[in-house]
Amino acid sequence: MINHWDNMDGSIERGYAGRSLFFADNKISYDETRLCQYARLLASVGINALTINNVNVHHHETNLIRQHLLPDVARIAAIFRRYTIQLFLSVNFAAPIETGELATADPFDPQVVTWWQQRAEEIYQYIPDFGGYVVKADSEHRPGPFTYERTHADGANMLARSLAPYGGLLYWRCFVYNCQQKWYDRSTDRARAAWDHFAPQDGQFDDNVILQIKSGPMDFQVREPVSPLLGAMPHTNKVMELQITQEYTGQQIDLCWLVPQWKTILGFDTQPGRHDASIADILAGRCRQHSMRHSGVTAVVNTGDHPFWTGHPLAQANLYGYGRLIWDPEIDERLLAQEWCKLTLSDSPKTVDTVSQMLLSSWLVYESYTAPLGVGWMVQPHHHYGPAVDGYEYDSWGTYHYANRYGLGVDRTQNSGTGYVKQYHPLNCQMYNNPNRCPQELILFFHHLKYRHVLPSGKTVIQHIYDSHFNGVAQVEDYIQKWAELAADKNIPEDLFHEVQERLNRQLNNAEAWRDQVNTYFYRKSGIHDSRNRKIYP
Ligand code: GCV
Repeated sequence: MINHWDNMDGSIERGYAGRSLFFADNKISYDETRLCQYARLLASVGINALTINNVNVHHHETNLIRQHLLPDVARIAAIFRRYTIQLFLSVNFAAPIETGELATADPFDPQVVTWWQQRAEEIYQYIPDFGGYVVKADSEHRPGPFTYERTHADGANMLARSLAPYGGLLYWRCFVYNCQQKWYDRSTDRARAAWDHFAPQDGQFDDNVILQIKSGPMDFQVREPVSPLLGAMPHTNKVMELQITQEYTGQQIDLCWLVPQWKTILGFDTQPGRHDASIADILAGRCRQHSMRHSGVTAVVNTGDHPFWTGHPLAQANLYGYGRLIWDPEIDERLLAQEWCKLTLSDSPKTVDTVSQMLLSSWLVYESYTAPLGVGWMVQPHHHYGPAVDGYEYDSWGTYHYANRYGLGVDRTQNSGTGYVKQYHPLNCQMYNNPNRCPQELILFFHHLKYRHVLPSGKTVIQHIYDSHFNGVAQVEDYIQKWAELAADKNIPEDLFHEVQERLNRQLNNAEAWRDQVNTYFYRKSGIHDSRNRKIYP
């Protein structure tokens, strides 16, 4: 499945490829030819279902399930149906109130129940194979059952029962956390929130409810551990949500091929020793411990009306790779990168070799000049592009690095920390809890360490920060050089060539800004010099 975060005014939340393919001026508005191409494109990589509107369902979008808009929604559904792609809608939990028809959205109120039943009846008259709803409730100021002191299961089941007679499904998102916490409140850990809210409700959701769980416990950072909730709740349907759109990973200006990240996530073993409990096993329904009727993967998509569909032409490889990988999590990422290059750019061996190498290294390169060792969130607030080391440090979103003059990182260990590690299987818990066994790339996600702490690589934390930020910039310079050498390949269309070139130059500016701000910040905090005496502004 894919999820569009498109708004009816034509904008796309976290969209980096132009305007919506479905909406403009608060109306349904689309280019039929382009939408047919889009449906074909999605089908070609194995997408079966999509939502067309943002999970933040505002006033106009609330009406997508009302009779006056259903004929237009049905026309879009018909285009996708030709390619066997099923249409879903994101809905507003408070729709009965938002539309001015009821004074409550309490899931236990019989009028509310009837209201949703009537909506389902109407929708299925227009769209007999309508997929169902996606719901973001009690999350980032969106309404939900908490207002009425009801549980997530109460809210989800009520909606699911309205869809059940027609075979519809209800995707209920688990991105629920306190976004108004005090930055100095060390007892609240956002990473714990999804598990704390949902795990105790295992077995309480109806058969046609599917929990939609983000891949990590925070929010699509360049590096996070895998959400422990994906390995929990064995009696509840689950899908994992990935983010193809590059909100925190370069916004389709910087090159960042996410397939290696997703492969790492899919390969994560939730119960070492069982042999059937990797994330891929669980989501494919292969883990005997998880009894689920429905499971799978969904992702926030990266497309818009930009001529190259995804803004950065090479970001197409993320959508392509998503479809290929989720059907075949064992696929060799090298072959996948080469396959995309051959199909899309050119079959010249030099081009395939150069571009596939760029794709394959790009996630680690992006990580190296941005987030050190799993700490995350040092981005510019709101839009999330570019560095701002303390941008979120004194804010209410639960996203802190806790750097002081001795060290940095979040202590999520069992005894001295927030206890987040306990949400994992005991063997994984032991691994993350111990700084000598915790994977280096996640060490500051789980531990607060001194700048002079020596990492498994043999480097100190501070030297790792300096080195990785200098290396990241050097690698982007190398991309620019390598891409320039492809100018001779006449298979690459000129406009595409220039579009990539221009974005690589912007990526270099970004990487330099990250390097300089991060290095100076930690130099000033720690007072420790770079062992190689490179330029760090005092
Ligand atoms: C659609 C993050 C993003 C929001 C997004 C939210 C979500 O907070 O920054 O734009 O809202 O996740 O996934 O609901």
